[in-house]
Amino acid sequence: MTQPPITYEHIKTCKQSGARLGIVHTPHGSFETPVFMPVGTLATVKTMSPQELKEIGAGIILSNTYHLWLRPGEDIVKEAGGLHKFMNWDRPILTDSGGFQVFSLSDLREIDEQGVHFRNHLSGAKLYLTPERSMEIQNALGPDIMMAFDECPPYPAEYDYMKASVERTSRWAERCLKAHGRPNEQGLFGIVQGGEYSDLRKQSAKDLVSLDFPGYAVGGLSVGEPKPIMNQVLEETTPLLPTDKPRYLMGVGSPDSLIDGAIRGIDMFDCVLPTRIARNGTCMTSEGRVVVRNAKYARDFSPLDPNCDCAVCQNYSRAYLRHLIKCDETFGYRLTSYHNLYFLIQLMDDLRQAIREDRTLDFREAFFEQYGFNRP
Ligand code: PRF
Ligand code: ZN
Repeated sequence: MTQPPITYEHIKTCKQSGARLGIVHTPHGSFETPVFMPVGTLATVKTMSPQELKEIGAGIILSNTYHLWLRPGEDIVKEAGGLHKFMNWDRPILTDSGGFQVFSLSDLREIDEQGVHFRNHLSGAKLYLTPERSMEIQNALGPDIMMAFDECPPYPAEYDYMKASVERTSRWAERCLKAHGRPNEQGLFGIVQGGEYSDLRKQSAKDLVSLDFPGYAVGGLSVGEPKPIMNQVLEETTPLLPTDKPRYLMGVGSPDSLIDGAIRGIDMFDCVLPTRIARNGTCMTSEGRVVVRNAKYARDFSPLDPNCDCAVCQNYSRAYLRHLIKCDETFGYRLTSYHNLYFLIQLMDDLRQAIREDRTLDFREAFFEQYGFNRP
């Protein structure tokens, strides 16, 4: 028996919460969990070179099936030798399946049992995405981890719609497994859906766990529901997932949600938030958000975050960052993106240390206090 492409090594669970310390092993090396994955939708984490991503300690990045299918086309990426070679990133890569992006980006989508019809958000051309096609594209792109093709219904969705959707997502998951052409080289994760309905989450988790994926995602969260609902869904869902496989909370990346997800047993996270807000001059710091483009920083020659060790905070001032961003200078966006990603990766590093030392709830309280979540 050869080693499966994706394995999870559990190191320990915190004595204060459900937070898990682990290592995920992939064909392109291993990463420690809990982990934050920077998003590189178009085979680039916007403004960041692979060298810089390594410098800040990124262990794995995410990319998107939908976008790379439309441009440049998965055939070109395959011809380049796969996504790792194409973008010159030799650490692990995960790709999302395209389902979520079809729903959030394209017009005129129409879903049926076979798949989703929609219009290309760039050219307006009619396209069709199915579980089989998503697997074919992800097999060609060659990430270490592929995601099943699912439906992520909007929030709120009616119970009956959600039930039919969850059942279809389970059938699609089975089709994904059958269509996966490189099971010895790439791991395929299943995605649990079900919105805020406990019984549907339970059904979805049960269906997917019976299919025996090497990892599981919790999808359909951070789609507009209140935070307590997300926490409650996680509390009900992670205990239904196998303890010897990684759990991934899709599209979640605010500092508070990373901590709240991890203490409920989530191992992997991704989000465009740090890079997206960076490009309008908003930074995550140990003292909360700093909108560095604000006039009040015009003469502030102190670092962005006095508690941050990143290259930006060591070398540049708030006044300089504000100036660059006000002038729409590319270098400004590079600096704020670099700092924001460093901040979240460092936060996960600190969180892993807190798990090692069985103090994740104390860590949460101290972080929330300093970040300003507990202030009136
Ligand atoms: N499904 C997929 N990708 C996703 C989501 C999902 O539910 C989410 C939900 N936050 C983000 N990205 N396939
Ligand atoms: Zn910094």
